[in-house]
Amino acid sequence: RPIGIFDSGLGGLTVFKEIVSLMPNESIVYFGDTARIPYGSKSKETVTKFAMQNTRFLLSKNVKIVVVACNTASAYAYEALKAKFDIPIVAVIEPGAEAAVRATKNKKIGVIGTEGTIASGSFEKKILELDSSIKVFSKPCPLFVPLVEEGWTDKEVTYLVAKEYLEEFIEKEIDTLVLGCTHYPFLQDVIKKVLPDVILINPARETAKRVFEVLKENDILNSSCEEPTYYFYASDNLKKFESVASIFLNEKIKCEE
Ligand code: DGN
Repeated sequence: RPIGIFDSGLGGLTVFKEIVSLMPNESIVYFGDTARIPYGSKSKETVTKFAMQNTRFLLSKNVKIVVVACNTASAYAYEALKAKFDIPIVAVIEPGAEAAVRATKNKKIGVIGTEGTIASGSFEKKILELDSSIKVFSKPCPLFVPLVEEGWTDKEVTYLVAKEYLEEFIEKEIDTLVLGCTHYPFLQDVIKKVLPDVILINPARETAKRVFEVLKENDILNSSCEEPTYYFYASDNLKKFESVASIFLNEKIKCEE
């Protein structure tokens, strides 16, 4: 049975990529909710409703685990999903928070994400649960998602936006920054230019490791040598999904409605 992944759109492909590289045997069904993106500015109730529907869709494809690749959906709906469904569910917040706590030396961590993710306080709560002596500085960076969707990951304008958002973290003396949104790992180089001495945490990678652990614990890792299959579904704009996903993944993909 395949691994199911959903995101509000294309950004969750960062998680897809990490899962493929860590578990090349596993088949995957990916759903991008392109009809209803962005989640970042919507209410908790709405995002939770979408997350439930997306999970039911993946279950209809017979997945053995559901990965919530979207930070906003993880922040708002993870608990509700766990309570509702019997299947293992992995979300991006916990693994990202844990990696940040392991990485910080001076106990000052920055968190960036969508308005929804930052307003939920989920990263901060999880970090403080793990170590209450840590200082957390959070900031929404809503302009980053459209810049990435436009493919402007190395433009001057993106650097200027990053500088405007992130310069305050220099004064705060953070040594670790959580990239708490699916799209932000694409901006790592620009963010590094503004904050050269800060460790950047990519929750996508940490999430892939968590998925591996959960599959192993539940004894549902794929042990057959058959070629894995990857299915991509989107709720709208299939052509755009296919073209941007092919750039993100460096290979041509087909997407179904
Ligand atoms: N996938 C969303 C997130 O990680 O928060 C970003 C895109 C969006 O819905 N705004």
